[in-house]
Amino acid sequence: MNMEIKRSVCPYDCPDTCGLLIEVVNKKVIKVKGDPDHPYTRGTLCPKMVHYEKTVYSPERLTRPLLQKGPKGSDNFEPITWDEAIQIINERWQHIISEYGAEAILPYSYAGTMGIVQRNCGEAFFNRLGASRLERTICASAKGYGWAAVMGSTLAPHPDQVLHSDLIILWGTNAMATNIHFLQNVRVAKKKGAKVWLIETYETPTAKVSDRVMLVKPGSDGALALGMMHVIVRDGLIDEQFINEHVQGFTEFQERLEEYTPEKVSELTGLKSSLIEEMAHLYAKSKAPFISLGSGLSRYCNGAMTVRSITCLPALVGAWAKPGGGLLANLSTSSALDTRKVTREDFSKETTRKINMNQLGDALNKTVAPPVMSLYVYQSNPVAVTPDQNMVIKGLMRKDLFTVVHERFMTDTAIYADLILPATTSLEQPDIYRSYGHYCVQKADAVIEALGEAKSNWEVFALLAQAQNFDEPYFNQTAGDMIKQLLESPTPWLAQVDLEKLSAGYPVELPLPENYKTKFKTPSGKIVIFNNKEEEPLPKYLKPHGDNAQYWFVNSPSIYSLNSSFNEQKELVEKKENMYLLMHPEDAGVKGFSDGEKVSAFNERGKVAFILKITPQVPAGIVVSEGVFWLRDCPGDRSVNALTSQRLTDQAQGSTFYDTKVDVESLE
Ligand SMILES: Nc1nc2c(c(=O)[nH]1)N[C@H]1C(S)=C(S)[C@@H](COP(=O)(O)OP(=O)(O)OC[C@H]3O[C@@H](n4cnc5c(=O)[nH]c(N)nc54)[C@H](O)[C@@H]3O)O[C@H]1N2
Ligand SMILES: Nc1nc2c(c(=O)[nH]1)N[C@H]1C(S)=C(S)[C@@H](COP(=O)(O)OP(=O)(O)OC[C@H]3O[C@@H](n4cnc5c(=O)[nH]c(N)nc54)[C@H](O)[C@@H]3O)O[C@H]1N2
Ligand code: SF4
Ligand SMILES: [Mo]
Repeated sequence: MNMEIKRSVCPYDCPDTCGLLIEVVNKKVIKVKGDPDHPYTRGTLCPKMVHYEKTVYSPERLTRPLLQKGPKGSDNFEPITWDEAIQIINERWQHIISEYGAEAILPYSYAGTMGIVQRNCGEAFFNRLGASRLERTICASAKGYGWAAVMGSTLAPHPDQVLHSDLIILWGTNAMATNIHFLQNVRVAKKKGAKVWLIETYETPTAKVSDRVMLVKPGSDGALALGMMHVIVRDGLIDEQFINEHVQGFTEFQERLEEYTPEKVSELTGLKSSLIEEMAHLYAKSKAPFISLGSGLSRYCNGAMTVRSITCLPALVGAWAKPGGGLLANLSTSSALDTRKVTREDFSKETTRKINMNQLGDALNKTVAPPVMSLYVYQSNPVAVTPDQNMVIKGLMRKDLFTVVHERFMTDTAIYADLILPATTSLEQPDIYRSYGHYCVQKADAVIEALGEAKSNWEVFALLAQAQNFDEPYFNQTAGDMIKQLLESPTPWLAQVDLEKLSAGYPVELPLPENYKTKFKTPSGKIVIFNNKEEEPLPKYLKPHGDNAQYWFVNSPSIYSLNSSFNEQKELVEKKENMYLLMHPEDAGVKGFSDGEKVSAFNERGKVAFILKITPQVPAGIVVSEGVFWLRDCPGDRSVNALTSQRLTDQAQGSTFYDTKVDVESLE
């Protein structure tokens, strides 16, 4: 028996970016474990990844290129060779380019893998082709915008900071599902005496580790922050010295805050005014309050402004200057690796149009010039994860649309493809990873050979480039060459780490400058509360959009899946039991619903069947579903995104998944 243990990295879109140890016996992965030597994730994994080998060796893996021989969306795929597949794509694209121009081709990708090279290499190819560009704002662009409007490019606090905090606010984050290693830190801090609050729309599993749970009306968190700051200023609880030294525009803000009285904010948020007063006092009087800000509250039409308002809170009480204080919203390590070497903006001969990924439905169905005639999907599952599912499916059903999907599984999107290309998993391809939840960087070699005829993103784009006769040396390299290039031209940040260790596949931590928490990287060097570059120079409350329907519809992550990934593991799908719609007993009583009954949630965009779960975890007026299911596991023929809309956030063109309302009726 030839047993080896190899290091790798979890490739999924998760802030934890865990270090992995892969046990390989006779070239086969036997076991996946956490790497105890990883400085941040220290050997533990979430329930989704403990059996990653079941994803890698799933009998459902796609292993050969497949051509659709029947009508779109039917199960009439037949295997073809890679040569044939590349030739078909090339011919169709040449034809489309000569008739409509290359902008009629649209790439669609997001975060199947977070590896810098495999994730981003498609951009070089599509830039060179002159295709339409995709505005990739499905996740947290409004959150990033709101943070940056106040803090510029200030470094985010190290997640271990929270260990020194005495008041931790988990604000709109279901960390039990989405950020388990941070939550581990929270537990440690709690043992040392810290208080933990959860500000949410319903009692998520994270409520179990929280001392207090404050449930607000969806989309109203900006008002809560402004109300807390009203009380902090009114009652003289500000840190004057910190404000004088580090804050721009406090005087103007003070005036603005006057209107956000606890009574008004109580009406907007649904929290009692006495609670808002108490929260403000406890926040301002704690020694080192730390806010962990999730993305959920930014996925509303007021999302950027909400984040901007909350980001002002630590400035008013000087939390940044205290060990353990601050706010963690966006941890960016993007400057550590020169991603431009991978994406090659310079390959674009001219600036081509941008299409917002949240509005794929419109892009495929509405009259745009040139029309989208070909869609190339990789590392994304738009039918499942993109808002307004009915419009996406309608577009994919267009007979004149040529759709290619490069995938590991027969996803809800792949089924609508004209041509499917089989993709490798992260263990079959090399890459280099950075994180958005901590400061480690790690390189990972391929651990096993590709299954069947599966190919990595890098390999497929190299073949497509060859077929197009692109002669740039870029396209003749391997992914390994590209990783080497990134490491051989280190950025100022990477230059400070042990490159030998990094090249050998060990995790290394990017060093943080001394006193980085009070080095504000804004033009004035101060925290910008009054920002005259903004249309609205001061934070204020903006209303969410909602729909003309009865219940807010919160459709948040599940512990057992990640976006639409992991639904290939039967055991994980079973853990979710059913595609539930959570509803408060009072609402269910009014409707005469009983627990376990099949219901339909609907609005002007679509109808989705759920199994009703009656629970006081959810306040009246809100219904909740957790996780994005594959259609085959749904009680009906549509999943959650048939209800969500293509509307965008107030700034940064982000998604507004939770800014959705529905009506509910029985299906029995
Ligand atoms: N297990 C698991 N892990 C994941 C993911 C997953 O799907 N499953 N997804 C990954 C991805 S892509 C991302 S971006 C991150 C996201 O992870 P986080 O940043 O932690 O954010 P979410 O969990 O998306 O935020 C959703 C939470 O916000 C709450 N929420 C919704 N509206 C509001 C509101 O108006 N106010 C408040 N206070 N709360 C609100 C929801 O109830 C939900 O619990 O997680 C990653 N990790
Ligand atoms: N209703 C609702 N919808 C949501 C959300 C929500 O909270 N509620 N969350 C949203 C968020 S935050 C995000 S980030 C998006 C995420 O959306 P996506 O990034 O599209 O995420 P996944 O659903 O995980 O789909 C990734 C696909 O990539 C494939 N894949 C993995 N690795 C590779 C690879 O190396 N190459 C190729 N070619 N394919 C690969 C996987 O098999 C998988 O099917 O979803 C959004 N959708
Ligand atoms: S999904 Fe997140 S928590 Fe789970 S193993 Fe991957 S990085 Fe770690
Ligand atoms: Mo995301």
